Amino acid sequence: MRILVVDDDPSSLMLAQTFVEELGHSCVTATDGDMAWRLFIEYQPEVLVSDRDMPGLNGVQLCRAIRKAARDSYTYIILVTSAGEHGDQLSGMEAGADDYLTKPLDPLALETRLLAARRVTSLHEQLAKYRTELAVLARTDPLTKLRNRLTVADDLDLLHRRSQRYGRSYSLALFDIDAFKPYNDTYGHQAGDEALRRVAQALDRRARQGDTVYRYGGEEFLVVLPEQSPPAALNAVERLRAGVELLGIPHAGSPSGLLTISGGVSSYIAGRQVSGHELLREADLALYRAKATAPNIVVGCDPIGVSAAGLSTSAEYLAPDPEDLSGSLASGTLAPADTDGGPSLAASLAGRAGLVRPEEAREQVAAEHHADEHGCVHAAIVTPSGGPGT
Ligand code: GH3
Ligand code: MG
Ligand code: MG
Repeated sequence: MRILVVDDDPSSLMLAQTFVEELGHSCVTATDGDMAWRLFIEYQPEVLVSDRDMPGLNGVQLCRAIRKAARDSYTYIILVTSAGEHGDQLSGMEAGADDYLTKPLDPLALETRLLAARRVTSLHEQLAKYRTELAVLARTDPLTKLRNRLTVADDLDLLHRRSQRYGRSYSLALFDIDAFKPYNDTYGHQAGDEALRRVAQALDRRARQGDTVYRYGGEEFLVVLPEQSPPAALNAVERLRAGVELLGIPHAGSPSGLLTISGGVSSYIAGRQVSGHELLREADLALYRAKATAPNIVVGCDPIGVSAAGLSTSAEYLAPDPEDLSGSLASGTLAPADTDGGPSLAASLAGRAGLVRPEEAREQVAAEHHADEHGCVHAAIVTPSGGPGT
């Protein structure tokens, strides 16, 4: 054990040190209470053998200070008093000492106390280990082994403040498995669980180091992408979407015949007056847009457009217009990019979802869009060009 011995009387100190080292422990010594406190902080001993009366902090004050510090590890405290000072022993125990010895120090008595100390400190070590394990378990989703949403608020708050302070960007992506209820209905709940595990694993494996994937709800996942500007985030999120499609999990009830996910992306950029919580809501709204458009796509909010138009508070902007949904959406794929001056694919994507009403020219879509090798658009940033209700 690491043992700190403190005594202002040099011969008592030397004697205690000799006993401690002869018993095979490592020993650090202090000659007054203040020095002992400094060494306690630095050395984190498992046991403190402290004289009661000494300059600076006395033994009782030292006990109190150590117990108040309430560290993760436990220090077993043995207070050394002069023989017959029963009151001193009592006040020491009240201040947090675990045991006491009387001077002159008897090696056998010390050895006995150190055996008890070993037992108590190893019990505390085990408790601390269980506590850490429990804390990890509480944050972990048992099915997917991803982090659950318990720490999202705290993690996001920290990232948001850091990004604000250093003028950095970050992005959030919310994913939802498409037609998962029919998947469960067709293949059974156990297959549904297995699919959830595989989707979680694919997201986690394909996310960059430094990105964090959470199981946000039943079939919803949140990905936090620090340092990601809106276009980079859209690219990354689009890759995550494609990664799940590439798993090739058959889904008879899906237009593509595969299990797919849809995503909504929001971004913080320097200077935006928005909270982490509001960004989460924007990602949710973007996901809602994606869902209302077609399965297997990603929609991002343009953060500049958002702040200019007050998107996050505009109920009208958010409400999808079912009349704008064309029948082709049901097929799950969208037409290839129009290269000869027609409306951009992203615009038509959003137009079908009721995001763009070209005749009213309220909003436009097209800041970014991504098409796969078949020319099918899977991701777009939505840019509102006018304010709500204009
Ligand atoms: P949409 O395409 O609009 O997202 O429709 P959906 O069917 O995916 O969404 P809905 O919200 O109607 O259904 C979600 C389903 O996810 C219903 C629920 O049983 C299933 N689910 C949620 N958590 C779990 C889970 O832990 N295991 C399994 N097997 N299914 C789950
Ligand atoms: Mg003394
Ligand atoms: Mg779903």
